[in-house]
Amino acid sequence: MSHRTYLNLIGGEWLPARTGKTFRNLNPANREDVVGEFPASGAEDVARAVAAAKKAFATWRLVPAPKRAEILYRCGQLLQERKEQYAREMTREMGKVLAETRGDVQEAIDEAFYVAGEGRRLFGKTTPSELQNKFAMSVRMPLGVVGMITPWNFPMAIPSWKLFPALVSGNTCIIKPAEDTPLSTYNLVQTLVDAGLPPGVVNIVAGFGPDAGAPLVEHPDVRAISFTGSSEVGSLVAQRAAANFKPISLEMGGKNAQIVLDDANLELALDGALWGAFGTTGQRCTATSRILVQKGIAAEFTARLVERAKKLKVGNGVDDGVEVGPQVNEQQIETSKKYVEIAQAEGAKLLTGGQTLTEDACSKGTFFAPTVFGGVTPAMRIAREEVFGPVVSLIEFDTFEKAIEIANSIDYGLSTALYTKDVNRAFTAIRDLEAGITYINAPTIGAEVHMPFGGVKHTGNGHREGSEAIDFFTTWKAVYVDYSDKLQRAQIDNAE
Ligand code: UN1
Repeated sequence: MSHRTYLNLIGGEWLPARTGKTFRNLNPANREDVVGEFPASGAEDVARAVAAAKKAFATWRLVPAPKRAEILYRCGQLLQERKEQYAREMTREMGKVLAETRGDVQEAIDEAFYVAGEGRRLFGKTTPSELQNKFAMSVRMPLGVVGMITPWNFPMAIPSWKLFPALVSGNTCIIKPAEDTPLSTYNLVQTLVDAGLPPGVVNIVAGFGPDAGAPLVEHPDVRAISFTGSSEVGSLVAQRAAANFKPISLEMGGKNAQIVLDDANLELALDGALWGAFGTTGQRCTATSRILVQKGIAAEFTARLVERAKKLKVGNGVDDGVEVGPQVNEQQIETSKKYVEIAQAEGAKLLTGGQTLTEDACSKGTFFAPTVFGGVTPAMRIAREEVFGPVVSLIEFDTFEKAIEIANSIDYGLSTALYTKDVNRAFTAIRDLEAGITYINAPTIGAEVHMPFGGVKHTGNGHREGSEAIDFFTTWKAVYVDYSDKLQRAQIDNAE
């Protein structure tokens, strides 16, 4: 099958990488299907993109924010028209089922319309000065050139969470998409261009972390980096960025718990567990990877979960009726396999799955069976470390207090869910769960764009995306206007 060759976008021009190298983007449901060939960029490509973004910043920062927002609004409208095509291309490049890739494009549409409204807000503050005839206010300012390093699991939604707030704030951007999913980022940026974004305001440099990501983090003219990915890579990004005091926003791993109390609506809790654990083939930072079940219902819940997990239809995400797509690549399959071995060696009981799928509809791709472990204890590695695949652990507990303790006993703190009809326990959990997100009677996945998104502990470094993203992509300027026509000394002339 012939495939298209894609180029970097630098200063409004489509250019091959200076390295002369390219890489192939493969369909994980059929590794013989090459989605496209993309530039494997290096430091020189990054430097050119930074220069282009710097040049574009001089004029973009002066475009009134409501006008910048209109381009985003138009982009949202164009994405609506292109939703089906982009969803299909996304399933082809990363595997998740069509319903979910449509959701991913929809998340970018939601983000476009939400952030477009911010163009007419971007509020600052005014406050009384301590001196007479003096005015005090604070205004938001763009940072300048900002860099983004984005993951493959939400290859359009997550770039939109970063690009749109950065743009409405007046920054210019360089994005390095994940090497498994550059096409969806190309589609998003092409849509921005078609909506009227001027040249150089967004630049794409495709390639691998060490060659293209690292130079972006290190470039002195890149004022901030927004990164979503693993905690290991996030730590490297943070260390490199610290050398020149670059602000970074990190959104990383999770080991998200769904707690099911004895009084829960069992059917609802099962629906939530299956969707949370196996949606996106478990490859979400918000995926349910621990299910904490209270003793009274544990046997029934476990039996029914396993029965339903066995029935999930795995296959190519574009085919009707398929519920679980492939894992994104061979490396992710290896990680799932590794954790199945670790869990078994630790004494966890494999209740279903645990192996790759290589027959029939799965013969040409990287498929892993939906996997459930029972008899897991909180100290096991399978209960503490992120797998990022279709693997979920069942942990039993006696009391509500114990469930909270187990849920909090890990290094991560992204999402949590509690299933109960007891309103007092629901509010206690909202207060006590150490996580950036808590759901009551809903699964751990499914965040909405106009809420704060991010986590505590090793999941992040304190920033939030969604409703709070503007805080990261702007800096404050304090402005004093003295209209007294004389020297007034703060803290001195008004001190009596
Ligand atoms: C991620 O897994 O990196 O809340 C993001 C959710 C999605 C976003 C997930 N809206 O599950």
